[in-house]
Amino acid sequence: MGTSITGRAIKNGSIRVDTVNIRDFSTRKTMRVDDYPYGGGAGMVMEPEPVFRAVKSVEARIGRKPRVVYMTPQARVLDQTKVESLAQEKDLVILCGHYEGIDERVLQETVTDYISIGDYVLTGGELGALVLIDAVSRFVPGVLSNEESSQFESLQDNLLEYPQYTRPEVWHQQSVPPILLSGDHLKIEEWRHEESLKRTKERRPDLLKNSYRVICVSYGEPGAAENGRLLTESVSRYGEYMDYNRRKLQKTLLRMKPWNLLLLVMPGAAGEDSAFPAEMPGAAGVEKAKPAAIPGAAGEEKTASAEGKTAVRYDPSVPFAERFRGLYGSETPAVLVGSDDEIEKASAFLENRKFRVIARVSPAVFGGDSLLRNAALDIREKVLHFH
Ligand code: 4GY
Repeated sequence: MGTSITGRAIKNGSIRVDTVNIRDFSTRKTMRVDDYPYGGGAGMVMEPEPVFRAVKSVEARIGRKPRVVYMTPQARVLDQTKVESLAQEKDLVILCGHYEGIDERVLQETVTDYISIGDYVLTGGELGALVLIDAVSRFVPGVLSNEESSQFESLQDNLLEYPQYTRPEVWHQQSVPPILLSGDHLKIEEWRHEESLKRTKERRPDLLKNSYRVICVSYGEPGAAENGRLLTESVSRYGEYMDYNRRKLQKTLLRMKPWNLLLLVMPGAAGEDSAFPAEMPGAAGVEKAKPAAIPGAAGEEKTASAEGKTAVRYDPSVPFAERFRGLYGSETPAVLVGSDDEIEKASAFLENRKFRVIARVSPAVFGGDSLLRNAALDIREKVLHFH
């Protein structure tokens, strides 16, 4: 950990790694912490008391009860969502076993998270811990430079990264895909998404069943659109975004697939604690929203921002069923953001239209960066388990 990026992170104080030797908490003068397994069998088992005391010593030092992660192959394999959620913690205790493992009783009393780094068996948990620390560190502010960090992570959408190229333009008779030299950022983003999908199909088809195309639909006061865009971007790199204050969209047929995720941002979602108050210029976000090409959406209209650049006013007199006349799901997961009232109305309607409401989110999430990030993580976690 002392070299390269993690080394720099330790030196600049972004992360700190302390180790606790369980042997220091042995109850015996031999300093041993292992004993024979009850019921017989090969190998040794780590005793509960030294492990318990070691964990308690950390709690006493930091003055609170941190999450305690046990590294074991008998757990769900670590993924990027879990990494990001652990990175929100101020302190993390990582418990590493040896021999045949640790007495079950102390695990039950102290461990909050069981994590595996892969389906193979190591001699101890330490290498797993290093992997976890390394992956988590990337999400700690100050660890990556602006250059190194990306708002969007490979794997955030359960897709593999697209191929990367640098100079020279031609190398060993192979040229860089011309689109990357075109300067057309929308086209490049589209190409990268396609490449990511292709690559995932070829190399990791298992990831695709947990990969959702996010489609955000917002309506309501000015600011709803911008809030919808913010939430969409923290959930997915390739999200689509649509402002349903627009009359034309209201008339469009939008049939969402089982692999789409509907993010519905409704009134109440752009209140006073909004990240982008209504008075802010450009708050409606119409200019910045990229055209939303909806694959599989029937009807002639293909782009959401085709109508021009002025903000569209919210007309509260349009009834729900009218506004969403053309909106249909097919076992499509949906996340609802808005006032309790609005959420109530929307869920009944959406369930009828064959959407499955998997989460209800309070508009308070637009009150700040970390609230928004945690909501996005929560949503990603829920879709992952929706299947
Ligand atoms: N795989 N992922 C792993 C591991 C070693 C006996 C319990 C893994 O995270 N840790 O193989 N750990 C075993 C060794 C005690 C941990």
